[in-house]
Amino acid sequence: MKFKSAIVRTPCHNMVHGLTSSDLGIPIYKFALEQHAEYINTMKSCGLNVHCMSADEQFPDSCFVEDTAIVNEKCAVICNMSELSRNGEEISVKKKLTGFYNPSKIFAVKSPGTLDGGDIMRVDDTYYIGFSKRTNLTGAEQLKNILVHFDFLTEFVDFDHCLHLKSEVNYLGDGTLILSKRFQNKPLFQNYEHIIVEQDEVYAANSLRVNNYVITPKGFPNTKKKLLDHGFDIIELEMSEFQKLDGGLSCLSLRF
Ligand code: CIR
Repeated sequence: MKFKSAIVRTPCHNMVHGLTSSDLGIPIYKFALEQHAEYINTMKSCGLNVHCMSADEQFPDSCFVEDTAIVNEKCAVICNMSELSRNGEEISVKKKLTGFYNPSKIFAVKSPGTLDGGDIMRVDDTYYIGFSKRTNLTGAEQLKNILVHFDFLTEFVDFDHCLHLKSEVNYLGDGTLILSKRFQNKPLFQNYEHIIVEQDEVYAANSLRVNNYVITPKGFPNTKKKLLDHGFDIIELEMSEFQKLDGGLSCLSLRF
């Protein structure tokens, strides 16, 4: 899958009040900005045009744009995020997307459906839709009904141990998934090659394929070695300040 563009959003000062389940401490804003700038540079060096939205202090978690929409070469679907502190982030993202999509190709998941983009993993023409605490069956069915119109297949994935599906499973292209041990035996994923991430490096399961590169978080040597052994060209990025808010590499952009 070749990406041409990415939408990102500058972290806001209020990110220090972002949602988290980690005990890694409060993000240091200055470092978050530096890491975000490096993320943008990396996306550019992978060949993407990067469109950066300005920081929005109203929404502490708004740099995690991936959760606000599902985007592909045919359509965009605006998410309905169940977390109150995040609900509303999608409004400005929708506005931004009208610069790229005909309004007739922009859809939305609506209440009582809830859905976060972090639960949606595309593998070629199939979308895996994860049921987390944030994504419910109604939201998943709404998304499925939209995507089938554009000839995409969908599969539902049950799990209950992590924030989002893509917190622990990601498609790296070439028939290969990178995933945690907890997902490795899921029958749905048996037809792919697996790169298994050990529990002490589980954050690195959120590694991201962008065109010719796999971007992976810095500080996870065993995962790095597995990616290199597999033959991927990798780029490592420091993500410490986003990890403090449970955010990974994929969360920081919408790619299409
Ligand atoms: C949240 O809990 O919503 C944010 N602190 C982190 C969102 C991470 N997004 C993602 O995994 N796609």
